[in-house]
Amino acid sequence: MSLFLTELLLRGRICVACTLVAAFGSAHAAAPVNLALKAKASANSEYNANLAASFVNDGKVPARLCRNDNQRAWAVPGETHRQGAELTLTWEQPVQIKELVYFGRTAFEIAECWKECEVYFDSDPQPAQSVTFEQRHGAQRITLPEPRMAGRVTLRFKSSYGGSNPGASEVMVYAAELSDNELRVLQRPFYENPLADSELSKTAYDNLK
Ligand SMILES: [Ca+2]
Repeated sequence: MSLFLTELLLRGRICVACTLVAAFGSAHAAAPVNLALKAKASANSEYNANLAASFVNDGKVPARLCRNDNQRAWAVPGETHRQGAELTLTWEQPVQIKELVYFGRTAFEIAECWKECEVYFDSDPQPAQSVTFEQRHGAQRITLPEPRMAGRVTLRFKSSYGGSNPGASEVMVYAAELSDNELRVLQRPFYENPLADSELSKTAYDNLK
């Protein structure tokens, strides 16, 4: 066999091997599991039955300014709870938690995002983490210094950006820190409800420009 032919065959094998690794590598890469979907959500305040705490972990993220997040988001009455409320997720068995992801309530006003937040586990009197969210649509990380086993996590929201009725479109919980790519998948338009592109939401969006 000529040297040239040998080299061609070798290159071919390497290419096939690379292709297989790429294909199987991506096919076998497990998507991170959102542990919040298995939790029971409760809150010390709910705007009404359509904006109850149970909609904070239903896997649905209403589109930015879509003007309809009934039964897809949690909100509190701003008149009484604009600067503070508590949201709790409880599991039947303890789970490992390293990162939570908060989606502000943004279907009507971006200012309905919570601002300062403390994270408590089980009956710990001290917060495990404190964060300040941005006033924006989409996923925002709450990363813990270390993974933590817990049967209950409470988000104590201590202030908001002053919107009418603050809340959360969704809260997700993960055993490990998400990679930037995994977080990107949670951003629009990949994760939002299909109703995102309704004429109503487009009109609301255009009005902001
Ligand atoms: Ca939701």
